[in-house]
Amino acid sequence: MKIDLLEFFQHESDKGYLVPLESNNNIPFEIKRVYFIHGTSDNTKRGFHAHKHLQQVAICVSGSCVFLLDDGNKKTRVKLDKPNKGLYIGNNVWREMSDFSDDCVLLVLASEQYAESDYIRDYKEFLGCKK
Ligand code: T46
Repeated sequence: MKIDLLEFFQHESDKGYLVPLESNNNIPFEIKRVYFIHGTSDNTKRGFHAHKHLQQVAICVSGSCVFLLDDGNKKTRVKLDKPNKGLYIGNNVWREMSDFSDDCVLLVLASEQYAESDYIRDYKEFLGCKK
């Protein structure tokens, strides 16, 4: 499955922590878009799609949430609960997000600008693409 757990170096001092994120360095692509999700309740479920080409890194910069990842053959669950922990998701991976804590702020770095045409929102179509 095209996923990876990334642990970012953080600069620690008596002032707190600073986590740098750089294109083609600790983020394995050029960052063309950044968005974040917040204000989710714990029974919110989001995602339910895959991307044809997009690569992303998701980071819970506050709180926690769970990703269910599915490549059509295998499924795995990843809990994001630290601001220096990132989840790389390559293309053609179905994702569902759940178990958002009240304070969850999910930051996502993306390799492309937004294009609805890159989404596969139908699970049967997603499985069909795998054949
Ligand atoms: C993903 C997961 C982790 C935009 O206009 N621009 C954007 O950059 C994005 C990401 C979304 N939108 C619009 C499209 C929808 O009208 O915002 C609305 C909500 O998007 P969506 O329902 O796709 O949100 P999620 O949380 O289900 O999925 C998002 C990303 O779309 C997706 O790429 O991998 O977060």
